[in-house]
Amino acid sequence: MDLAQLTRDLDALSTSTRAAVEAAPDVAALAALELEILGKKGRLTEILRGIGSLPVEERPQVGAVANVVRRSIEQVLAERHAALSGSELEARLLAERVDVTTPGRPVRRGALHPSIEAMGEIAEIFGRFGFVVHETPEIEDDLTNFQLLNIPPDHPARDLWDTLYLDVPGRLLRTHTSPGQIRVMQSTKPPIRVLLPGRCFRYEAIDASHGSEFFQVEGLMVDEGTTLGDMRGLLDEFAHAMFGAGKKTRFRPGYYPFTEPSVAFDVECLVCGGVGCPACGRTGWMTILGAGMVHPVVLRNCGLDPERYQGFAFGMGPERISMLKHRINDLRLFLEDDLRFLEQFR
Ligand code: 2NL
Repeated sequence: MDLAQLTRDLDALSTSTRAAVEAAPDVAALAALELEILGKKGRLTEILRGIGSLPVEERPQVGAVANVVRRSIEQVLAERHAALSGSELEARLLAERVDVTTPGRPVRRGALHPSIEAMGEIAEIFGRFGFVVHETPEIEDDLTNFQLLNIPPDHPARDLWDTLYLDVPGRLLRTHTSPGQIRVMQSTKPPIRVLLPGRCFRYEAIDASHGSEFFQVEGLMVDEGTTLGDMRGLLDEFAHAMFGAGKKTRFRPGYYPFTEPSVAFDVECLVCGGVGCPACGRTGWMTILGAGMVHPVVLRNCGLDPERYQGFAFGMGPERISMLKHRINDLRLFLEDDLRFLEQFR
């Protein structure tokens, strides 16, 4: 090995490497090439091993050439690396391009069922008068659902409520929310102002217009010296808030075993304004709820002294309230879950 040969070898390596670097298709190939030429066991190292056989005075010259060759190889590697990685990034950006102006997939917005919406409105209005929403069990017992409400086992009024009994003795699905009010009176010292919205159950032959589940909202106020006049004023406020200020209202005599006296509460027909039309059966009035003064027997059943405490209670169906308010003429729409109907309540 002599100086001239070593120098030629280095030049040859430089030239061939340059060509290989230019031909490298990607960054990975470039890295492999770098290892092959400049690595510890690479070809440059291999050539430089020949230095040992040169005379001592010639060695620095080869070292100098070797350094120039190494630096120039490093430089072309770096340049090619920059070019390749640039175009690779470019290609990736292109392939993974996201069009941020594409409209998103529409999200289907839900809406409250009109029964639920009506219950919320009712609760909001009575809330202004201090009535607090109370939720009580859907599974009840005969005592609380009937007997304490002055509906004894053989009372003819029981025929009004065809009851769904559980296969647990004495347990039934509540036929109204009234047993919840019994529980409130049993556990709370007056003054009481509660509102009980909830699901109720009756055994009905299921057809297009009857389901076995429905909602009810009941209210109860008990205090010393509570009168029928207080109830009248409160229900007027409710009717005006729900159906419009200034609407005429009236009490008619009614009957419930748990109230005495009992009334039906009517508002002037929202379609004809009281003149009489098919919507109100030509009476000019629409019934919105039933109510009455809590029967003294019921108060006593709950441990309250009727000489000291009086109260009134009322009950309504949120579907009926919603029908009157939105002029809906068919109860079945509330049971069918038809989106063409439900989507109108947004
Ligand atoms: C209606 C009529 C009514 C009551 C519910 C009640 C509850 C207790 C005591 C006395 Cl604990 N009364 N509730 C009173 C009168 C009428 O509901 O037509 N509901 C749909």
